[in-house]
Amino acid sequence: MKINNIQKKKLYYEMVRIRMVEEKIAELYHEQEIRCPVHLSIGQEAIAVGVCQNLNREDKIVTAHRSHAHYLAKGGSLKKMISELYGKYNGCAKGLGGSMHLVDFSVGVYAAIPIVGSSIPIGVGIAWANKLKRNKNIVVAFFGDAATEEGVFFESLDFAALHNLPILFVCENNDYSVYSHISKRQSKKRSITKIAKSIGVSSLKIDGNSVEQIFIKSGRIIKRIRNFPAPFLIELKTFRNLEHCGPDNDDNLGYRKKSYLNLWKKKCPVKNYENYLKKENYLSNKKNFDIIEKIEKEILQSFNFAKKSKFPPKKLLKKYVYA
Ligand SMILES: Cc1ncc(C[n+]2csc(CCOP(=O)(O)OP(=O)(O)O)c2C)c(N)n1
Ligand SMILES: [Mg+2]
Repeated sequence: MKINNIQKKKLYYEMVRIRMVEEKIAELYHEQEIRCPVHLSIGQEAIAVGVCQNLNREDKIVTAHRSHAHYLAKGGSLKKMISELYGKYNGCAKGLGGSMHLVDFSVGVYAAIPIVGSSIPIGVGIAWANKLKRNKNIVVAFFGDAATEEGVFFESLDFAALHNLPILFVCENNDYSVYSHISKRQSKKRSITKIAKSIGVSSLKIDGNSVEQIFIKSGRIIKRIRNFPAPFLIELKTFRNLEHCGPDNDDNLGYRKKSYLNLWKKKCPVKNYENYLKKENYLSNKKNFDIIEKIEKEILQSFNFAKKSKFPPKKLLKKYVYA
């Protein structure tokens, strides 16, 4: 499968948009008007974009606490997302959920749940419904490396394999669960892709920093799932650029070595793709400037919209929050 010019630009555009949105969230978080915790995906954008560019509107995704990139890549409204972060009634969860509960059924974002591993069985349930309805829609479940340590991960894969469900499990392996390196949590002999295979779920490792590889390889897998329903798991090594939770950099804490940080920062999926597109004459400086200007405008409008929006009515808060 070859990628044409338009697809290349789209992959780039979507990654830059997510990067710029999250950088703006990080900048404005210090104003203390966003009161919910935020888990930024800076460094991990290629996965959300590469996978979601293969999905239709009717396909559904479920995700976890680090979900901004998935929500936006699946077509979620930026205005509604930023409003949600500000706790406003115009938000995608009416301002009651915040950053860790981004949902929008109209574009297929069915769950974002911060209890590690908990959205995986929900994805399996939706895939089962799709199978019973005999439609061609698929589900993608995004989760981190730590979610594969939860019992529900095994149960979900088992059920999906047993019933040949049309679901793609996407494990974003950024080596860390908060401050704990994977080697402190999992045996060195453990392999996420092999675990999947042992349960009966086909699996593949894909470079989490190459948006084109992700787009092409997950595209093939998604086509296969649509035509011959059966679960598949992909594991993508990636890098969380900032602190686990919050807008800042925590490199000074020392739980990730300088050499590790330097290596991964050099592999930045957005910057490297920009350089590649420019070198190969797919992107001019002028075009890049236009893209950035367009996104800046959209971001400004979305933040203004969110800030001006109203908080949810007390009646609603009482119904769902203090019930
Ligand atoms: C069941 C459960 N245990 C612990 C936590 C606290 N917690 C929140 S995020 C997180 C780390 C999750 O790591 P991973 O799944 O690898 O995702 P990442 O944050 O690296 O994207 C933990 C332990 C939780 N939310 N749920
Ligand atoms: Mg992780």
